[in-house]
Amino acid sequence: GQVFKLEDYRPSNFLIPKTKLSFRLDPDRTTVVSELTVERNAETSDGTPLVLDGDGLTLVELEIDGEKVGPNAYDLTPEKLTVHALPKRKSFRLKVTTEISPSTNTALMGLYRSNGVYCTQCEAEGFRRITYFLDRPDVLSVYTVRIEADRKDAPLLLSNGNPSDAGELDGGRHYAVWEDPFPKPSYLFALVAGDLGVLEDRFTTMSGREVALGIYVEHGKEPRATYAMDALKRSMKWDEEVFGREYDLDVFNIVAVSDFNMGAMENKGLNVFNDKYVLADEETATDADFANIEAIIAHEYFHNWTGNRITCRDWFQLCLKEGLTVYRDHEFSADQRSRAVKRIAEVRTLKAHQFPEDQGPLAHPVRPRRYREINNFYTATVYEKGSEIVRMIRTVLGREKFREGMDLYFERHDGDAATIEDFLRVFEDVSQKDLSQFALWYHQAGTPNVTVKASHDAQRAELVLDVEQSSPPTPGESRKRLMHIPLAFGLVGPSGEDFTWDTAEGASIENSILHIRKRKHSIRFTGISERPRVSLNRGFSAPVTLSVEEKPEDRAFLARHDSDLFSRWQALNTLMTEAIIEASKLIRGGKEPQFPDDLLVLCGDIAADVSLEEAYRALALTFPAEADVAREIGSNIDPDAILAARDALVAAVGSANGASFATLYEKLAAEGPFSPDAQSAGRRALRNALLDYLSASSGNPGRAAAQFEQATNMTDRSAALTTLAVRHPAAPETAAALARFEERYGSDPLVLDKWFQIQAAAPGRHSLETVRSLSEHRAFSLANPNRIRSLIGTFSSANQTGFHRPDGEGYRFFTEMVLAVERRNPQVAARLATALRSWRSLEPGRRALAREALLRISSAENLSPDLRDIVERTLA
Ligand code: DPP
Ligand code: ZN
Repeated sequence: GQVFKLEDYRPSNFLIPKTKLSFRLDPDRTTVVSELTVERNAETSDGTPLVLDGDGLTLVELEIDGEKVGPNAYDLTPEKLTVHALPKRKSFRLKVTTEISPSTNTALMGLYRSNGVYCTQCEAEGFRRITYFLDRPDVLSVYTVRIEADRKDAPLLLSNGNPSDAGELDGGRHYAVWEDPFPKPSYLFALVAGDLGVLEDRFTTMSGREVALGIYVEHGKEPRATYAMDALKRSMKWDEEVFGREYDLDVFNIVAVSDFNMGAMENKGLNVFNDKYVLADEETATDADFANIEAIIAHEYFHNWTGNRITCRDWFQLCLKEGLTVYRDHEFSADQRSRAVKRIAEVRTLKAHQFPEDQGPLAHPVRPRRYREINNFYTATVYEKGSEIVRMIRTVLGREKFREGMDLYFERHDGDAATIEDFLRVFEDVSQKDLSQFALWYHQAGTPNVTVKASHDAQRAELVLDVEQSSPPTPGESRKRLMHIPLAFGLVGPSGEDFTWDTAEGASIENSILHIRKRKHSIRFTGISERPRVSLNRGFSAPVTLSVEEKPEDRAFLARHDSDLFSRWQALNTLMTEAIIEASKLIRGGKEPQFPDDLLVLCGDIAADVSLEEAYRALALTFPAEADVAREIGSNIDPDAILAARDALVAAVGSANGASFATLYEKLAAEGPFSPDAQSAGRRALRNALLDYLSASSGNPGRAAAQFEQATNMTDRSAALTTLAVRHPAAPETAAALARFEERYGSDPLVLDKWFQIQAAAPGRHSLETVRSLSEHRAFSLANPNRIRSLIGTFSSANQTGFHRPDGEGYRFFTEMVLAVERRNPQVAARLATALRSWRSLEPGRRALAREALLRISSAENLSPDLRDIVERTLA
């Protein structure tokens, strides 16, 4: 396939200041009439033909300035419409009529039908599946959209912007017209038509403008949109208060659809959502669902400024809108909930998804320089690491200068299709700092490693920190340049307070941030008479791996006393990880696993520490996942040994603290009516973490079965079911609970997804048989991405022992499924296939089988560019 390169960027030869679209909707034969005002781009266009993008379209008619264009005046290939004979004028009108078939569009890009609702997905390159266009983000156009449909089939007709006209037509048909005054790229176009219910509300902006809000869902599900609506209003308010950003249209609509490739889409004034991220109530959604809904509603809303008002020049700049908007939604959630808890959850996600990407064959810079298929670059690196970079800019500049820079960004680039260079320049301009070394975070792939050694000299009252940075090679980048790494730190004294120092030399230090810029720094602090424990990368100020020469008792001390809550969590988590690694070595050597008593006591003390929030204690008690441990081990991975070690540690912690955990579990039982707020959710999370320990150590399913029966909300019910499936796979209680759950929620797709997911994640070699038979369940369907992800995605990414079975059967099943999915929906298949990205770190037997599976996929006939790109890069 073609490789697109950043350095090949050229401005478009033509612009399209105005776009008028007219849709005659029909499931099998929709007609799209597009009337474009085309202008030569003065700087570049000199008699070149007009080349429009298209994909799977049937061209019906072409006119220029009212005159039919004959077939000799244009060329048509499957991907391009090239018009040769153009008027000499600077500007002309091009009218293109095409036909498309929404009902057979299974790729879910362009215009398709989901549950009888017409909807669109255009990012990144779906608009060209609707009509011929300059489908690139730097071509901004003002859209007028007329939609015509059967009134019974589609009483609701929505598009971007504000409604301007509507009326009845003959034959039971009707129409609506929408006008969006803000120039936008084609990827932000949206249309929805169907029969849906609505939850309505209003928001008054900071300048007093009234905005009509609507969330459209399946009839009868309107009450389940209440939380999303609340999150939307809080997002609108927060963006005004924290970033000074006001909403700019008269209406803001959200539509929930059930078949959607991604989480949601920020189309101007008409966000389209995967219904999983809209619908919630206590009966059907978990606390994690509520938190995700809040974050994603905010994310898409925040795109209105970071993405829509200021968009990307080209797709290499994707992180310009995504990294920044993730940063904004993280800050929003931190303000709505507990900042420390939110930060820990973010870092866990980053390490679970971005670190393996950055450390494997799919590594790429946050701003890539080349791609073959842009859909494969909606990655954890672009999103999550992209957000970490914005966070570091704030750390380096300080809160006030950061806000000044953001204000300048909005002022200077409103209406632009901008670049990362534009973004960095505003911060250089407001701070007068040189960010050229810092910019490597965008341009250089891979996770930097920082090693630290501390030596204390009591006599001289000196502490020396020897710090060294290194960055391992990544595909296509064998030599790395030195990074600017802002490390927040503290020197922790014997009662947990931070020492101050007299002088420090060897690196620049501002506000307890150590700026690492060279390969090696030897930093000498004076006036430190007692040996401190060094707390490093507080708040995870930089996305690096850290190797610190440190005794377990120092880590345990930090886990108890560090004033930075993130670092306390990190210290405990590192202790847990190391204990599992040691135990897994024993298990592989045929020995019994052993664990340090101190760690078991520490876990008990943290569970009982009422000075800590319950949500925090729950997170602290959540053991690193098997994949987290595998990542730390790095090579020659045996997933069975890791699982056995992890299970043994959970059981040991449970046994050592059995009585106090049981008492606390009872004490945390719910009182009063359900509330999804962070504090109540934290209480449930802690109680459910304890349930898992108690079940693992007792071997008795009774408590989990009782919780399953008595649960009054989905969080507690699904947690109990998970514990039953994981801790007591063979118990009759588990089979009964699974059957009850299916019976009760069989007609609710989002809840049934949880049923698939819980079973797909339950570890063990035999889980493959379960998953295989679930793939033949009447409710399993390759048409619904959520269902595919809940079964196949969960199995391959979260079930290490089932997926990586030593006989390769897990891979065999997986390749069959990936190839079946890819025939309908290449984008979803390509995403699934990334589950094999860490294959090289497996032990030799599994490694060979995983490689065979990848080769099997790559040799399949007519492989889509999406899947081919992932598989070939993974094998390279
Ligand atoms: N809708 C996706 C997101 O918001 C892609 N823009 O991240
Ligand atoms: Zn986004």
